[in-house]
Amino acid sequence: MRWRNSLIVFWTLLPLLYLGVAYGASSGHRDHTAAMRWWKQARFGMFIHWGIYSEAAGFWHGKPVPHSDGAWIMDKAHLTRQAYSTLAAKFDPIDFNADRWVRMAKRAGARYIVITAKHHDGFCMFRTNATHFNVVDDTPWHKDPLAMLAKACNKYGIRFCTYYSIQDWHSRYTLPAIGNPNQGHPTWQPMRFTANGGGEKYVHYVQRQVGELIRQYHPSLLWFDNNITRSWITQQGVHVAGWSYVDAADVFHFVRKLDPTIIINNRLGYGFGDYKTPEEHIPPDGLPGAWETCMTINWTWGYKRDDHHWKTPTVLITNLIKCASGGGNFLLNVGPTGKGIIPQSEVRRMLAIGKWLKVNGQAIYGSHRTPFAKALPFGYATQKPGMLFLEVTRWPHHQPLLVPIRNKIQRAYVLGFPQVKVKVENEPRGRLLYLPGKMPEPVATVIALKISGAPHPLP
Ligand code: FHN
Repeated sequence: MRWRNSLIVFWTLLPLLYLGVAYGASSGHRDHTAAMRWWKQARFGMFIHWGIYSEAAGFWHGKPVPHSDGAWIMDKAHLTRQAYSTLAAKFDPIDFNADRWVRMAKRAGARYIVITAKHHDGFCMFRTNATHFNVVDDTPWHKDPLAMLAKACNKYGIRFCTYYSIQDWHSRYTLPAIGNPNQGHPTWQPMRFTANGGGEKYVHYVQRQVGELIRQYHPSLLWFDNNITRSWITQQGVHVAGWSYVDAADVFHFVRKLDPTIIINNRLGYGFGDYKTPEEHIPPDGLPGAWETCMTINWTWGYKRDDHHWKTPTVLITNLIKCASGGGNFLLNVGPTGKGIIPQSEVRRMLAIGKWLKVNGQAIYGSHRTPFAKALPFGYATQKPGMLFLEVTRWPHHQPLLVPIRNKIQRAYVLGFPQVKVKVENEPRGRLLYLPGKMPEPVATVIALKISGAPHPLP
């Protein structure tokens, strides 16, 4: 009789249990969907790659290290952990000023910053109890830049976000791809886990540090990177797995449980994460769902003193427009020097973007992807309810600009140039805009069209 009563209780409670789990997941998702809203409206962020590699500036023992990324010097110069760690004792960024960095980001029109808390070298640019290899304990500076940047972001109304590399070339639970961590000339990428549960211990290390980042700095977004590892067979024939689905799941769910509003990118791998992260290129037709292109201003992520391959302000502003027109975000990188200075060549470019956004930001912030399936001959488009914005990069000289839509245009005007008159004519192929001969904003002039109803593109 007792077993019969237990069965009744079980079948009664089971649906309640199911509803509870479903609610828990959905509430996490519901909170989370709300969290994505700020990010989708932000459209433009500033990436910051800053670590002890910035002190090396792409050189080792006075010679340039042949690789495009200053942050990779430990791998590309084949340095042992001891050799690389000597940079920590030299890292003393006496010119660092968090307010100055964040004010510049604000003037550039960035709505969030993503700072490298730990890059592949394993050096932690934040206060951590998980390793002594960190900026507070292991440098003569003894300060916590993430705490200062988080405070400055809060002061200036910019979202604070942190980058965290899964690859870690310093952890006691990892090994170089080839060679020994402390002898010879190791090649680090793709790192290996140590045998006897190194991977599991490393995941616990990651969770401990990610927990510190969340509790100490309350980032709005965690930008994981580079989960490239390799499995291997030890001399004793033991198989050591690389970064696995379970490892990614453990970290993803750990973060979600700590704070379901934190946005997570897709670089834990295995389909985990909230948005895609194309790098150094902009998908011509955007991507389905949420996405963000990250890009360097020159060729390097971490500072290299001999990298002068600067993208022009026109290219950078056009890249931002392309991202927004594809429904994505643009995360543009700066690489400060070891002393804490963002190079003037990068500041000038960031501020040029900010100057353009000051006039044309309403076409970018909070906008949605273009309504047009085909590329436009004159440039790009973004939209908001009742508004269509044309970001014109190729000004039509001596002929009207054809907008292939069926909608009635209630008003047509040029952002930032109220004196410029735009005459509209209807014709079967769409709407003709008669514009002045001279392009008002040489990089990209935005024509705002107040339309009735949702955009109705013509084939
Ligand atoms: O190897 C890193 C690189 O240094 C940089 O951090 C970029 C940023 O997206 N991610 C990796 C390359 O994909």
